[in-house]
Order: sequence, then structure tokens, then C-alpha cells
Amino acid sequence: MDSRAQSDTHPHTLILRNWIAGKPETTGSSTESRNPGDRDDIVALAPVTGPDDVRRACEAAKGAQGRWAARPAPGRAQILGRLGKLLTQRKEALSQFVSREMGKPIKEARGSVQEAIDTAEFFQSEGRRLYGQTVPSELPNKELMTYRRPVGVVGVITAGNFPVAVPSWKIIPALLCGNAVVWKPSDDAPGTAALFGELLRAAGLPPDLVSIVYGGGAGSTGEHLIDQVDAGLLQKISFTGSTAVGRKIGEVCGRNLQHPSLELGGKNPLVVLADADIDLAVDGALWSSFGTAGQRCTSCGNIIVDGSVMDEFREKLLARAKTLRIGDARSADIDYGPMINARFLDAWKAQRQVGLDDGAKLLLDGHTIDKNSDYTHFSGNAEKGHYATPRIFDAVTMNMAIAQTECFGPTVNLVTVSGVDEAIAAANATPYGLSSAIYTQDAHLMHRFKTEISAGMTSINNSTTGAEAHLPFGGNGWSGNGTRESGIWVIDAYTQWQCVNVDLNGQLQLAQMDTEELPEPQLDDWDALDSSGK
Ligand code: UN1
Repeated sequence: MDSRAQSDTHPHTLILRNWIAGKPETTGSSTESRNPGDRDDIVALAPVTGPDDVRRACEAAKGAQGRWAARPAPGRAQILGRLGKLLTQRKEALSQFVSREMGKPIKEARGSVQEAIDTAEFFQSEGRRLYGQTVPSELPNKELMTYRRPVGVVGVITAGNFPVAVPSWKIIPALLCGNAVVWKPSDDAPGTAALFGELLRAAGLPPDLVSIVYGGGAGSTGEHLIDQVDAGLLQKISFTGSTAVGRKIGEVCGRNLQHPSLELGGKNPLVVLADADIDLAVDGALWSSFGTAGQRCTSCGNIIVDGSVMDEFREKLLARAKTLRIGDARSADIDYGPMINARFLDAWKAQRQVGLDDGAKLLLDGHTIDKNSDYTHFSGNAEKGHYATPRIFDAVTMNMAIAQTECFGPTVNLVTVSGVDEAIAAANATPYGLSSAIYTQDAHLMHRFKTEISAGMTSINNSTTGAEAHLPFGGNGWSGNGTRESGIWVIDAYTQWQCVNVDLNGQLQLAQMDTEELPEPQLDDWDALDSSGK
């Protein structure tokens, strides 16, 4: 018995089983994962995991973690390198599956699988470093050194918009550092999680090292997993999702004196200054705002434009936004696909009235696509998918609710400012601080923006998205709790430092007490220094 089977009645539907302590397990209840572009297509049936099963998964992970941590780091890393090779071999199949299950255009799906490959390759070589330090002692014949030690069992909770890349950002470095993982993937993409889990095991990871428990978030499996922090069975949570849920996780971890990794929301600004290359800025704004149907934490929320170029920018953005091609995610000829789920679609629908109540103007009135829609650039099946056309609000000011609140969908605000000071102030005027972008050709203004913006990620003359596997990813303020994913920085999230001293002196020596005393400085003649110059 494996972690998945093919349905007899629906041959395209995967029947998933939890993977707990190295074995597949069936539970009573299950949920469906449907293709958001074709709601008749049931991609997977996944269990909903109750508290007892989640607890067992965490208990079992402890033993697996100890055995894994005892393996030398380069050996652990070698397995992760093999994962990278397996992902490369299966890239197309996995990308097609991602696209079908959560509705990301196939080109983007390939890019997101590539991000996981890059992550595996990066951490394969990091296993030959995972450096500690040698440190000089204040005492003779004594050696000091530092080691990175694993944290323990890590609970990983991920979102559906990057169902391979973001889990890989967490699981790969967590494992490299000698931890075990209990993963609750998004209920929007359980099938993708099952395939990724299979590749992890095929690469040679001990089967009991990564458990996968399916289910929902609030009031469901995600919450049961968080409960294991209070139960003492998890030493860390790594979460990507909403700021509201991140706060709750932070509270639970805080009272247990743990430091979770929280990658949360954003209301990312893209600034266009008077001297910008407007066509380039329109390209970046269009992609940042509507790429992935606006369902990235790095999507642009506010486009902040200098008044002197606003008319030109607005006209060009509007003309392009009206022609965005929307349709089935696996078609090569679309700009964006369906909304990932009905919840995101409903929140996006509700945002329209919020903007109107704020007093903002609808420059482009986005709407859901149904069989009566006349949107000419649509190629999907309107009756079967969650589709939405682009929405642009104009005359937005930073005190409006729509300027302050993240909305995961194809919507963006135009904010007019005068000069760089106002532009930077507007860009900093939300409680978030994930990504940011500026378009200018002036090196001094680039410098001002990158030093004065509060954001974990800043692009100059590029869009608000576009993480790379070896750069720190994360944000300030409401966008997280200061931890970063990826690159060498994430290693701090999955290790804790141990310092060791080795005393070769043969006699007890005490730090700060048995150190050599220096003679008193002799500087009496300084009192006689005459600085008058006479
Ligand atoms: C997210 O939306 O949670 O840079 C992550 C980007 C992507 C990652 C986004 N590579 O937009």
C-alpha cells in the first residue's frame, strides 16, 4: 500500500493517504481537491486528519529525527541533491499537475518547480559547509568552537499558491540541518504534496522522517498541528499564509519560548518616478499585479506614480490590463488562470465595494467570468472555473482600506504622489513590509529608495515578485516575524548554536577570573601636556 491510489470510478483522481511514521494511513473523512479551472475535475481526495493522528505523527518524528541528525551533514545533503535530480527528471509531469490542481499557468508552474530544484541544489552543497567557528579563548590551552545543532521536530504548514516551491524552501533546509518534519500541506494542493512526498522518499530519505498529514487549516488539521507545540512535541513551526493566522501561531510559539518562521501577507508597493522608463514600469506593474491572478504574497497592491507621468502610465496600464488573456492554466496562451479557490474569489468580489465605500474610482471594473460575460480574451470554460477579470482602482489614497488591506486576487490601486518624498512615504504607509519596487533611472533616487523603504525585498526597475533560491525571502512588520527563507540565512531558522570549550590545561581555569591582569597604564605626564601652542 502506498500513499496514493488511482480511483476506480474516476481514473484521473488520486486517492491520498496520510503518510505517518513511514507508513500510509487511511482516515475516516476526506475532502476533494478540484481543478479550479474545471470544477468537474476532481484532482485528489485527501484525508482530513484528526488530532490523535497528528499527535502520533509528531511523536514518531522524534525518534526519526535523532537517527537522521546522527548522519553526517554531507550525507544528508547528498540525499537532497538526489531529490533535486528527481525533481528535474519529473519536472514536466509535476508542473502539469501543479497547474491542474491550483490553476497557475504552466509556464509559472515550471518556474515554481525549478525553484524547488534550485533549492535542492543549493542545500546539497551547503551540507559540505554548515559551518561553525573556531574562536580564540581568553585562557591558555583552551579551545573554543561553535556548532549548529538541529532544532528538533518542525511542523510545516504551507499555502496553495506555491505548492512545491514554498514547501521546498522549508522542508529542504530543515532536513539538511538534521530536523524531522511533520507537514500539513494546503488543502488546495494535497495531490501535489503527495507527489512531492513521494520524491522525497524516492531520493532516499528515511521513510519516517517526513510525515504528511492532510486537512484544512482553522479548526482542522492545521490547528491540531499547532496544538502539538503546547504538547511539547514540536520544537518549531514554519508557516506561510495569512497575517491573521501567523499572529495566532506566534502567540502559541511565544508562550512556549519558541521562534517560529512566519512568512505572511503583503501590500507591496511599486513606485514609478517622473524619470522612469514608463513602458518598462507598465510591464512590471502588469506582471506584479495580475501575474498568478494576483495570488502571490509578493503581488503588487499599490502602484504609486508621480503625478507628472500618471496620465501616460494610467493610459498604458489600462490598455494592457484590458487585453490580459485569461483561461485554462495549462494553455500556453494565457496571462493568468483561475482563482485558486472560492474563498479567494469571494474576498476579491467583496473588495470592490470596500473600494467604492472608500471613495476610490473604478478605472477597470473587474468581474467574475460566467457564461454571459463578454470578456473577449477569455479562453477557459466559464461555467466550470473560478475566473475573474482585472480590477484597477484609481484615485486611491493611502488611508483607504483598500490601500491597507491585502487582497489575494487580480486587483491593484493607483496612488498619485508628487515627488520622491511623497512616493517613499506612501510606499511605507502600510503595516506590511514584504517586497517593494521602484522605477527610476536616477542612481541617487534608487539609493534613497533602497535605504528608506522598510521591506525585506526591494527591486529596482523590476517587479515586486521574483525570489531566487539563494537570496533571503521574507518581510518586515505584518509580513512576518523577521525570519527569512532560502539561502544561507534560512539555516539560522533550523539550527541552534552550541558552543563547546575544550580545556587542555590540566588544571581548573576559570573564565574572567584566571585571566592575565594587565599593569596599570602610566600616563601621568599627559597632565602636563600644553595644548595652548604658545
Ligand atoms: C508566496 O507567494 O508565498 O517571488 C511566495 C515570488 C515567488 C514566491 C512567492 N517566487 O513571488
